[in-house]
Amino acid sequence: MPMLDRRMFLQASAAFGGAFALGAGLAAKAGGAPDPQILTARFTEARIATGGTTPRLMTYDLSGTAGSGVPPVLRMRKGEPYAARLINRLDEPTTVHWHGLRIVNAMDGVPEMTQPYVYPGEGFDYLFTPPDAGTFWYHPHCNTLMQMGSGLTGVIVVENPEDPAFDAEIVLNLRDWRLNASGAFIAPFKPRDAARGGTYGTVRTANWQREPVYDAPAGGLVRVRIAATDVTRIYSIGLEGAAARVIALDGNPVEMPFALDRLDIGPGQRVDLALRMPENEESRATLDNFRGSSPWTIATFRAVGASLKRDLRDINPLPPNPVAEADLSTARRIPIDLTATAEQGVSTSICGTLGYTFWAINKVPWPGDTPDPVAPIEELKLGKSYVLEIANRTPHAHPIHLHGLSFRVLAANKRTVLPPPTDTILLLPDEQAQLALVADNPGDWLFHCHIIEHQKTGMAAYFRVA
Ligand SMILES: [Cu+2]
Repeated sequence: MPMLDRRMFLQASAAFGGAFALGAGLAAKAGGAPDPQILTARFTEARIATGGTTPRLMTYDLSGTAGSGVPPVLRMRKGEPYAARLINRLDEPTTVHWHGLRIVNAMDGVPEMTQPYVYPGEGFDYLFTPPDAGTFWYHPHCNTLMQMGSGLTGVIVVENPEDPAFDAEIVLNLRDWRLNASGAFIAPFKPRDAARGGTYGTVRTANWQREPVYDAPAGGLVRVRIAATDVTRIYSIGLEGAAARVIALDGNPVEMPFALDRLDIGPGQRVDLALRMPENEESRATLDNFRGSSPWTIATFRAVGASLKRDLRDINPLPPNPVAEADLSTARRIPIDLTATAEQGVSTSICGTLGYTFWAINKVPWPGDTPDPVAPIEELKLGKSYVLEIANRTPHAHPIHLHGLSFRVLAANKRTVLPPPTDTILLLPDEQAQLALVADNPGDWLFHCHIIEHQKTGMAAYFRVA
């Protein structure tokens, strides 16, 4: 079955052909906003597997940057306007979603819900002001399994001039690839696995490289920004050969930085580490994955030069982001059940379908990114507090992501350490959690599993804030 219904796509292209969605472009010019970065979605090729080059890799390209294939790290500043013009040089529609950024709804990148499809040859102007500093990421919200699986996942760094200074920064974009031995793409998923934990890739990479090595000053302090952008893999990360503290999770500073031992991160999640490099030149530390039966190395850090003799205690805490705390005395409670479903209906859309339905939220299976008229899970009143009482009634983990709003995990039955406010919670099998939020950003906000096969086979829904 086609990932994208060609006939539907052509009809829609004809209907909207030639339109260049201006989005915020006119407003940007009127308001003296920054010139947009030109972000071109296009095909490229790169050597990811050992056996050969991968053709038809998708990437984002900033004007002027030659491609290693890895989408550029986009740098923004907390509280300052940022503009990007997406140009679509693919052969199918796309959009950009800015994962974790609490920005205006019209810039959220969800086709049908917040913006038109961006057809090949067309563009869309994004303009927004990120309110929070930290590590975030960007990806399409159209034919998402195929487009993300083909390479459209990039990291965003929102800088804050008040952040403590480090001796170096290393950004790691972690993901897998479904490639054969000669490097060509294979089927993006197996239906049998989509109905379980998800389909894993065959090649594991950081920044599109197998076990890359990064140099950093010996005895120096490095800010390592890690984003798990794979469509399926859950990592349990740990460090060998050096000490590190976890300083932020999913963009938000942790109140009390703690030593990295083993930390689970699911698709969509981020970790910021303060890493103290080994003392001696040429000494190495490795970031490893300990989930599964045999640990493996994600990336290596090699010490260079004379020791800077720094100490992890030299680093001041990161300033907090302005996330409102829910008023629990008035918060209405909303039950949310994640389940499997026996329902068989499949909706097709310009943004593709996997052709199966396996999952549901509150008994409704919906893949998102489709024109189907589904009701929101709940209509939230602007400014009011809510507690989502979410229950994972499945034997699989689900990284559940909420667009446009951050929430605080008040309690959960499968964990003792609670994260700072977040946009994605990795719900463990049979986990139940209470998620508190203030509905302070108006619009329709998607709420879905970030194992993309789960999302696209039914585990998606949305809230309406008005
Ligand atoms: Cu899931």
